[in-house]
Amino acid sequence: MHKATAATTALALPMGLVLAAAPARADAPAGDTTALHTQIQPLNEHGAGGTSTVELRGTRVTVQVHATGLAPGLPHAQHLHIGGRNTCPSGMDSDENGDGFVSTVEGMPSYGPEAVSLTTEGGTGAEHKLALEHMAVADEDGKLEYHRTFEVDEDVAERIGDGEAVLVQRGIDAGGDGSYDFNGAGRSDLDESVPAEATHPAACGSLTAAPESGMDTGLGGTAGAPTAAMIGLGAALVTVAGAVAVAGRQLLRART
Ligand SMILES: [Cu+2]
Repeated sequence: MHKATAATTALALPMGLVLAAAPARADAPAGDTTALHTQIQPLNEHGAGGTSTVELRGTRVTVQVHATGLAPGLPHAQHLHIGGRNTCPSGMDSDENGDGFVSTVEGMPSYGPEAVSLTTEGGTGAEHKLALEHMAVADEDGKLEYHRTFEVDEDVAERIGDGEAVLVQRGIDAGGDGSYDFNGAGRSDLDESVPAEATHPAACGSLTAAPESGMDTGLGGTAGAPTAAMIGLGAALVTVAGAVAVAGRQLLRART
């Protein structure tokens, strides 16, 4: 109920109020740093794309996103999803109900549920996933920049470090009228009070370990090594992803 209210309110807010500068913090403690990156690919044929990097130091993460081609002037909910096959849906194969869109729920077997909400201020937990009033807004050219450092749970940090996180950017303007409404794609399968345009994924990128640059650990040439382990892990998680998808649908049914 809280989420639905927040999201609906956000849709009515003037966009100027939504823009908020993410605080930059440079006081990172010493210690091991894991760097991950991804090339963001479009979903739902809306031409969005870009790059994202995640820097992990203990439980402190710094997330940067540079994207273009997003619906201009609109907030885009961004999340790190964890617990699927650590991949992005491949094209329209995931469009289970054949409505011409891969919905957030339809993509979950690939990328899993939301683990981190990339808000510009306030909480970053999964419970803030629909807080559109705290999400980054694409400029008039459809360009979106995001940069924030925050803390995550130990389990989440570990799984990000293991290459399990997938960045998903939501929000498409299917109707092409410059707003999220029910005309373009109907109701969201996450929350019926929200237009599907606001929650359908626009782009996606699977965050994997970046090649070491300028820091020779003496273990050179191991950059490709995690791949085999990750494939095994991915296979093991297929069953989990199925269970998550079923649980998600039951949750949605219970809400209506
Ligand atoms: Cu998401």
